[in-house]
Amino acid sequence: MRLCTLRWFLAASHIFFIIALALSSSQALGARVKRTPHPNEPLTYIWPLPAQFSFGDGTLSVDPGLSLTIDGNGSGSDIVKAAFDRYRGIIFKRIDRFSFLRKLRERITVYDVSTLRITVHSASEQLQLGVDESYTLLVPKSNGQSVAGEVKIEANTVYGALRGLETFSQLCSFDYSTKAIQIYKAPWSIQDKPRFAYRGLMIDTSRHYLPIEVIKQIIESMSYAKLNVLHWHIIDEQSFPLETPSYPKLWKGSYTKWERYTVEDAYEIVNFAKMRGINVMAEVDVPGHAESWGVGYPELWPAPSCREPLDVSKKFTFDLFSGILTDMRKIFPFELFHLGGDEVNTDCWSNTTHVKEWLQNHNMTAKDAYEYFVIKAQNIALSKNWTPVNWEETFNTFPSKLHPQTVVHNWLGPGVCPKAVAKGFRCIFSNQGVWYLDHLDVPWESVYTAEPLEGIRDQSQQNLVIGGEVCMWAETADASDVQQTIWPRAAAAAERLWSQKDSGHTGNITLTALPRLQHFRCLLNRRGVPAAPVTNLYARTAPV
Ligand code: CP6
Repeated sequence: MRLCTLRWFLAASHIFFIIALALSSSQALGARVKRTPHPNEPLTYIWPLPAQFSFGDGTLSVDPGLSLTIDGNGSGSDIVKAAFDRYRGIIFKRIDRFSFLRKLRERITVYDVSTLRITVHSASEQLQLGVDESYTLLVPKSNGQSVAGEVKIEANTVYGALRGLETFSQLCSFDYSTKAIQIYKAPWSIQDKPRFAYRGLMIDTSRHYLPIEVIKQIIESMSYAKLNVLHWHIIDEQSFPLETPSYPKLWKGSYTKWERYTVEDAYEIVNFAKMRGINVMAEVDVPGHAESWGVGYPELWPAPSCREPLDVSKKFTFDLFSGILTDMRKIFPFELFHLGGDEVNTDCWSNTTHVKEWLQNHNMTAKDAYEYFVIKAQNIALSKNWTPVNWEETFNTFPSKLHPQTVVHNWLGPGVCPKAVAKGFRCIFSNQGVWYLDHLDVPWESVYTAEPLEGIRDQSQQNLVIGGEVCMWAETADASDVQQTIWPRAAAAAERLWSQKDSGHTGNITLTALPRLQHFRCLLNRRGVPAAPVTNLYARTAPV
């Protein structure tokens, strides 16, 4: 009986050995995975392009069992650990970890890179405007020995480490002949940091509701392009989808009870974004763009037949506004809060008897009342320790009345940031002619070549442009096509906002940027983001 078992065991182990040999037919036991040289390629397929980088001509294989070592004061960070797990999933997506044969093959293969060492100097996970996102990334030279090498990422903050992980993931590619993950052009030395602190994407959940899962996918895709602010235009005239516990009837203004966000949903989005180094800037657009508020509280309308802007004459309007900001302050920790202030048509104030009387009693024109409302809203936001952001009409109409900390959000044309920074205000660039993503006829080149500092010479004034933002207004887009509309053009803006002006992506952009953008668009597709094609072939003038 015992002999019988032993024989069986011996036979089985022989079979096992033969399978192992067969598997490794192309490579001796303990051999390195075969490396495929990369075709001589002048471009660096990293998007957005790092500030400084150098590379060699070697190829390294990366162990699918890649392990993480974190050191420095930030070594306890769950944000970095979670990010590493996500990126491991992305990098090794094409490698079937559950296949028995593959596991066996991995056992007998030695890879060039088997550890990623991340050094994070600061233990602080504070995520605010201007947080240090710099990092260095070092990929070793193939040393030809059997000792597996280490890739190093070094950053001052966990958020720098996240940016470094994204870049690392973009260096890794799947090789079809060896079925392994490889890094071409090793060794790499990358020193990177953003050009602008504020690199935003706006979504609009009032015109069309976006499910939480879609918002999360948008946030995830933003992290691939190193965008770092989600400007959430939550509510507007069409619908009020957010739960505000102080004034619970407000979300009666949602389209349906299924198309709304609970406080928990909003927390979840803010936390999901933080894990990816992305701040969420909420917007409550007043006094225009607020008709839906009156579904729950009709007294906010000047009259049932004249519903916008919000009734400036009532104390209730400002009590309610203050209440919802108190509710939202608990959810949104970012220092910036957007108060809108755009496209205010004051006709309802001038044409409604009780508001007209109120204006007369206060010796105000309708335009004065617009200023009165915006400044009052600013003071309420400031009292809750928020820095106000306003659309540019507020600056265009009463520049000297705005709080000096106000961030002016440009949209109407290219000339406003120069004027705002000359008056000492900070500015966000979103020129609608180039950075409004719902304008489908704007080609990637126009998005890419837009320059937030255009018309600003003085260095100290340039420093007041905190960055820019692409806007995905949703009158004509919903969950079915929002990603296709955002990408790939948002990526063109992302490189403008991240990459240094002179880091090799300028000049003839058809040569320096287009192939890399097409590559990044494919990367998005591989990662499950339905980004649209980069170019419009109807517009091509020259034959191929
Ligand atoms: N909604 C709000 C909008 C727009 C703005 N504010 C808008 C205006 C013109 C164009 C696109 C969008 N739909 N609240 C302007 C900031 Cl072309």
